Amino acid sequence: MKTKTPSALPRVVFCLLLLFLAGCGPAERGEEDEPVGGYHEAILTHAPEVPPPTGYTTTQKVIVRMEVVEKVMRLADGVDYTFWTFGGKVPGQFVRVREGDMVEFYLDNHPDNKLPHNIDLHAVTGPGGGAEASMTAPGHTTQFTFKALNPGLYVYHCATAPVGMHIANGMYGLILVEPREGLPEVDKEFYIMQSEFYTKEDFGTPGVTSFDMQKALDENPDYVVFNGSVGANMGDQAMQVNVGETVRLYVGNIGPSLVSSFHVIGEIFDKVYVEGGTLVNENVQSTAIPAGGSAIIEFKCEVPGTLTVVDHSVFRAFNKGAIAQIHVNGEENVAVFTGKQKDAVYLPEGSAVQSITPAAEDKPVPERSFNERMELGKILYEGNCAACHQKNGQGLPGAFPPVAGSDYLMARTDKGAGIILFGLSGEIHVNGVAYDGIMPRMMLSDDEIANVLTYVRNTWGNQGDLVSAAEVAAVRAKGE
Ligand code: HEC
Ligand SMILES: [Cu+2]
Repeated sequence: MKTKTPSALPRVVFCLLLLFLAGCGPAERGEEDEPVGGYHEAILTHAPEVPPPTGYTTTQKVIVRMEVVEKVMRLADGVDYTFWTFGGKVPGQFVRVREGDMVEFYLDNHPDNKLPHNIDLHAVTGPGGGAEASMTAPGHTTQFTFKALNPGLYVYHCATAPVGMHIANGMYGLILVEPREGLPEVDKEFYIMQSEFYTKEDFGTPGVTSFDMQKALDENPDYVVFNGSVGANMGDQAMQVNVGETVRLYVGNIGPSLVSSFHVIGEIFDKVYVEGGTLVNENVQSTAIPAGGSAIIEFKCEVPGTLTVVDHSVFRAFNKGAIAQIHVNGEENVAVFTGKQKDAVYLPEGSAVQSITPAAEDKPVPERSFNERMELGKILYEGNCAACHQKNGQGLPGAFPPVAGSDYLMARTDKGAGIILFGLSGEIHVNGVAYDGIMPRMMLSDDEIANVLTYVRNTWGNQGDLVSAAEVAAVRAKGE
């Protein structure tokens, strides 16, 4: 009986040794399936760049090393945010491996960081996508290995509690597992990732802002962006391609909440690898990308111009930031698209811009009292002008200038008659705001123009005087 205790110890040590050896040899376990043909470090890229095709035809052991960095960066012009990042930017670095590869993954958590982080790669077959295995305290490095069993485009993200907050603060990216035979060759490849930011201050409020839990719970983001910030790939930062080139977009959507209705204005997707998998759809206008999902999109650029990448839930695009650009450079191709060939004023039967009564030149010009012109002018205004300038004379911002309180109108020596007789185009300034639209020539008689101008110049606070038909006739006689 007394010998039992001493003999147990070597057995425990032996078992631990076995466990240790087994735990250290993930690559050796991979070799049971197929030989590993090489060993190299993965090339990682920041959006919108994509690493080159893997190019190899045997299974490899691939080292991926990613550093978590917490730092303040631009979210929009004048707006900064404390992001939590994989690799120092949002989204995290793009990882590219081949089906069957053994991926040896290192996660470094920078010593200046405040929080533990980990990584859940949707390309991993295993608990938490590697989340538990990669839980890393600040100032630590962890490592685990996985075999890339399934080809496809996968998202990765931090899965440390509170998970939603780690994702919402910028911890996500894409990993592509190429099929063994590789993907067909294309001329240009780009990495685009959609995500939301829930901020204490409203969209565009200058200053440093931070995460708002209530807005996140309400799934009501202030920002919806591509590649980590408003305008990350607009203007000088737009993606560049040439006419005739084939383009492949690797698109991820991390949410955390919204489904993307991904669309490129001015292109048709020749191919979509639906949900980033193997199924290919063709001739698609918009593709749905779920939160935590992806799509691979291919098209050929036949004509020059700017393609606008949007979430077609369109207020997100034009009001919350989900917009990017692809510049297609090269020669016009009028066989495919001509550009604008004609722009003429459209005057349909019975429309507001058509004349009510064609000008009757030869009849004597009647003159009327101020009150009569005001009364008739109101009716004419509402039938001919209100469609654009609005019933209250306020116009529409960015499209139709206000006639109420218009310094431009009141300063004109022709009292505005020329505008209505001959139309108006080119840039004008009304109360300090620039407008550059086209006002069509109105087919009204001198009497009618006198009525409508008398009304406009003496309503909504405007202080003018009576406009007579004779004054309008004089402007008409002088010509444009
Ligand atoms: C189809 C839309 C449309 C209609 C209808 C229209 N306008 Fe305009 N109007 C415009 C636009 C656009 C401009 C600015 C043109 C530019 O930018 O050069 C303009 C400019 C003006 C201006 C000078 C700018 C300002 O705000 O003071 C006056 C005055 C004016 N319109 C009066 C009228 C009156 C009166 C009528 C009806 C008889 C009328 N418009 C009908 C579109 C319209
Ligand atoms: Cu994290």
